[in-house]
Amino acid sequence: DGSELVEVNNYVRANQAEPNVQMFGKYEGRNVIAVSLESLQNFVINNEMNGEEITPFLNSLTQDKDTYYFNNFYHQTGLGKTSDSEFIFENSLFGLGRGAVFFTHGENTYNSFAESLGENGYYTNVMHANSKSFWNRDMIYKSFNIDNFYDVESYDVNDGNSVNWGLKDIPFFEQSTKLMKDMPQPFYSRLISLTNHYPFYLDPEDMMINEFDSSSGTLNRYFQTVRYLDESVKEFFDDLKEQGLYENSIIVMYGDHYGISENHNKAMAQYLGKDEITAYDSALLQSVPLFIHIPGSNDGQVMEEVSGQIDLRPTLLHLLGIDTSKDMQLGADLFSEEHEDFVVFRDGRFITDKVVYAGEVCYDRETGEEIDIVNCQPYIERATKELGYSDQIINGDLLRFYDAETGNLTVDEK
Ligand code: GP9
Ligand code: MN
Repeated sequence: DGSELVEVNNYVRANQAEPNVQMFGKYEGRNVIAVSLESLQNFVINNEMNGEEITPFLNSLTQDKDTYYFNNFYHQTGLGKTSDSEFIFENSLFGLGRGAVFFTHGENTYNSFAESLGENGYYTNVMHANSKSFWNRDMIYKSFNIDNFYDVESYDVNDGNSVNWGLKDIPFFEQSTKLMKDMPQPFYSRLISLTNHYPFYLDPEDMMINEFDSSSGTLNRYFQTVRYLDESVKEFFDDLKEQGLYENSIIVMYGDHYGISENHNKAMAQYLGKDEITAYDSALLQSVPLFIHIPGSNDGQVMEEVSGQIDLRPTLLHLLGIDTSKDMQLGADLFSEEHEDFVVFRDGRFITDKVVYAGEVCYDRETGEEIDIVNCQPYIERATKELGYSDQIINGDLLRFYDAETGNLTVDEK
């Protein structure tokens, strides 16, 4: 009957982070261009492979005057991979511990990022050159109240411009920008890139650096497809400028989930110059880059806040001046003074500025040494609680009983 929502609601209200007054509404009315960077992990940023930069354009953004680069930001996805990252982004809730929430709960009631923007006069859409039913996107996007899904049918895809999973990222971004040019403004477009996807195949003409040399073909090729992704983002920025869409937009880009699984630990250790990859290392390797690029902001910084994908929704809504104090969300505004250095993974691991908790062991964040579990205990409880609340909301379809306009619960408070 929705009565579980009372406790969840109390927790969410009590743990809300106040917006940063300087940042709230500072970019009201701008277009939002969100880019999901397929399988991009943070370890390649500002790093080299055989003496060559892997992500020269993204590296330049880490020092750019208009870019906030978050170097302590983590994916929180589970088996739903890209779809989980989308779910977290839209709802500031976790995906599920089993299966993919996109499939299992596609018809729930949600109060998505897109819906909030829609209510504030935005034209909302997702752009992704795959068939619309993949990950059940066409269904759940209706539940998210996304106005339009530019799927593979909106793109010109042929043998010459595709590889691996489909349309290559460079033509994908180029064609997307042309479609964006005709959209009513302000718009919110979320673009999902695809070329940097396992098994990381590229046509020879798109290989801009050599392969790595290790026992893992997957890791060896990964550097090349990451390099291609970096190039595609660079050209995307140029395209946006050419079409006059750059200045009046916020461009947010983040890695959706890991690209290199633990099956490649030996090769990864070789690349990172370590003896082995421990549970501690694996947790830290779940870091994905986050860039919030705001043309003209002139306040670019490297942000060290420990954070995750669940924080994106409140952060962006606040930049646009949209109040979230009544929203049922578990993340917090990254620019808020009250944002905590704490990120929970879907499988119960977590990271703070002091500790890493993985494999039921508490590690010192700095040294990687095992420390007494009491150092992790309070966070273990909180992580369990937050994951549990998120599961309750989804499994019980509890947002049916919640009015996000007023913050009223339509359940009997006994
Ligand atoms: C498919 C793309 C990749 O459309 O989003 O999905 P993934 O395998 O990364 O979840
Ligand atoms: Mn993905």
